[in-house]
Amino acid sequence: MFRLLHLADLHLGYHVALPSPLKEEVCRERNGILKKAVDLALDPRMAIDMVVIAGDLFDNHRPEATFVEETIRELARLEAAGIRVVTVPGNHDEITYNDAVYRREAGRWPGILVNAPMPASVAEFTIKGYTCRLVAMAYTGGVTRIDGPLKDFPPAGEGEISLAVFHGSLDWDGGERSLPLDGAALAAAGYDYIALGHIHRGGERRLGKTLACYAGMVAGRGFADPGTGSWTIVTLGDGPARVEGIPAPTRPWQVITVDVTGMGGMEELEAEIKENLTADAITQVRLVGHVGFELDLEVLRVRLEHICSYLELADETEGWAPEVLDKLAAEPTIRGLFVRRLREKLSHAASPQEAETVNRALMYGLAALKGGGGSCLR
Ligand SMILES: [Mn+2]
Repeated sequence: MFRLLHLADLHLGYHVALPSPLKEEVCRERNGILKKAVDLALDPRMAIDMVVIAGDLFDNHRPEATFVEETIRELARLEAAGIRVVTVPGNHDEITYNDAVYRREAGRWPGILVNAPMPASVAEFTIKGYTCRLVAMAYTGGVTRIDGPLKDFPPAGEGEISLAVFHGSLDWDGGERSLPLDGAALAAAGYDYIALGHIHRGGERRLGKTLACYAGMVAGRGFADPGTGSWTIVTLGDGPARVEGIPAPTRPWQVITVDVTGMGGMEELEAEIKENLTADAITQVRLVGHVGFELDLEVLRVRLEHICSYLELADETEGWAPEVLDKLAAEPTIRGLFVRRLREKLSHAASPQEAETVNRALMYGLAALKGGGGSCLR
């Protein structure tokens, strides 16, 4: 058997949306992920024979010169150690442009740099006595012909291990700048393993006897794109392809959703959040549900932000709990009148959008009126 490290969507050079100096620190960490991958591949205990990069190695087609030099140096360490490297351009680091990194550096790029504009058998080589065939393509604007999902794939040969690498979307047309791949046609082609890139959350799929897998983005770049935090290692040649995930040293992007409905006050909320915070994580706390007490996000921030490396608090609550509104509506005050009027409006709302607007007005209005008269809001 032989083993490969499947990488995709590292997006080196991406600028994360965080305040300085954490931003610079996290960017440095993210850009160091390739070196960590190479160190892992060179670790004899991992027994890696090949490294495959399935697109979007860089965040754009013209990365800064220092990233390019570092990347070439890192990939050259693999080649020097006899580990085969395959690089497939993606849609972010697209090969189409004349000044694309993969055109400018093609002459000295370590290993196999794929530039075939349509699915093709691009290389044949031997690893540990196995004959391997590599099928891949690099989406090239104006040259790659796409009218619907790609269906024309060269078939796997007899007595060889066939590995396909694509940066695309399997059975899903993601619109412009997405390369749709036909799952049934890939199943019919009969490859042993398909190394995919483009879908950052990762995931595996069986296509007949073929195992197709998105490695996913290892080091995340935002709360909506938090990264997998794991390396994808594939074993081939010893029965059907097998994939294993092993933990990668990355800083987690963590989203914690806390339902405040039924909570008695700030202390209870603080304790609940505290229990879920992770020391080195970049954290977003989403507060949802109906509030029965006055939320003070500033107080929460001051009390909790030292626990993790970054804390963002998002108030996504739907307004006051009905029992609070009942109490307010009974007040013989302007505020009581305001609540009664808006509740009346709410009961006649013609659409969910209108109800949402009235609900917002109720929240903002109550915030503006707070402090007027004795009530549970004080
Ligand atoms: Mn990507």
